[in-house]
Amino acid sequence: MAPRKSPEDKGADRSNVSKEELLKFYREMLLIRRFEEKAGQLYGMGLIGGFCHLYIGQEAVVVGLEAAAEEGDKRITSYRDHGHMLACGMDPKGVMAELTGREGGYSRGKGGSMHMFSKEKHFYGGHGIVGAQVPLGAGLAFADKYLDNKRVTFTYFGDGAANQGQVYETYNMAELWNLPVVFVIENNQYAMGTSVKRSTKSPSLWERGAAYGIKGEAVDGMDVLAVKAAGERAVAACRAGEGPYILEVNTYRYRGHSMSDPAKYRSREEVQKMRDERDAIEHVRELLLQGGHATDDDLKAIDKEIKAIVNESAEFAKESPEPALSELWTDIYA
Ligand SMILES: Cc1ncc(C[n+]2csc(CCOP(=O)(O)OP(=O)(O)O)c2C)c(N)n1
Ligand SMILES: [Mg+2]
Repeated sequence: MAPRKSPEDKGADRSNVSKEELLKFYREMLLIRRFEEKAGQLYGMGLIGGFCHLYIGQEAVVVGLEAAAEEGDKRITSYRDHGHMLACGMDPKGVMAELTGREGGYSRGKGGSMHMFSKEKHFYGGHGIVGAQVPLGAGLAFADKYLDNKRVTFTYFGDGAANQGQVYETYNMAELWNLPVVFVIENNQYAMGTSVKRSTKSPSLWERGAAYGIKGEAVDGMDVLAVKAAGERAVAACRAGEGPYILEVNTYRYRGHSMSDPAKYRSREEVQKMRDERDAIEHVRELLLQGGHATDDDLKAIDKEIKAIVNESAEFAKESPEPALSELWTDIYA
């Protein structure tokens, strides 16, 4: 694999990254990947219905940014949300049970893939309307600013969403009020079947923030160390009262947009090349092996551990009952 040195890389310090941190990143990214693979299988078996958007390929984004977060920080995202939930510490069992529409799920089986929340982990969803979470994220940050509690909100959205009007209305208000919000553009190069090259002529999405006075940067989203370093810069600015901050994280999704995707808009070779040359988990695996921090056997043992957690979550999901009919009349806002 080629060494990670993209022009975007503003110097993630690799010299003093500890074995513990690398192992943590490896575990967390692997958990998301194996969980998503399992979700794909359960979908194929008819155990998951409705929409299901997998995060495979993008794992370094949330794992790197969560490493820059502190207790009490908030996160909100789109429908491609399972990775965000796992990365902020939500229980894989509760997430998988929600995907299968069971009582043991985070929304008691009534929300599904796109509608899960955790007050405890400050995860505010899961939003199916493209871009809808962006003003909501600024609202969360507004509350923190009002309470002066030094908390930061990570507001994630895609390259497609970055062309929505509400994003720019939000930028304007967020900068006007110096809100402690990190706008994370997960640029996975596609919005459904539309390549970013076909949807916009401006090559850099983060630089649009300049029109509103918002600072930011682009970062290599396949390098978890670079993502963490950029996340720390963004969070520091927000905590110092200099927020908002935009991070355009360049990443790639390996699977289709959702479980039904004709996959006609890109070649198999393009996807394979990313997997072979840029995979974020493989990158950390190599850092661990080359640095003498772990052996092949150590990593196999971790793989086994993670598979066990994921299998357990799938078993839990299958065994959890469907919600009772009476649940139709609970959790209703009226
Ligand atoms: C307002 C709105 N318009 C269109 C859709 C249909 N739609 C769902 S996902 C999507 C693409 C969004 O792409 P991007 O923001 O890049 O996120 P990604 O799926 O790549 O994570 C579209 C057009 C929608 N859900 N909401
Ligand atoms: Mg996209």
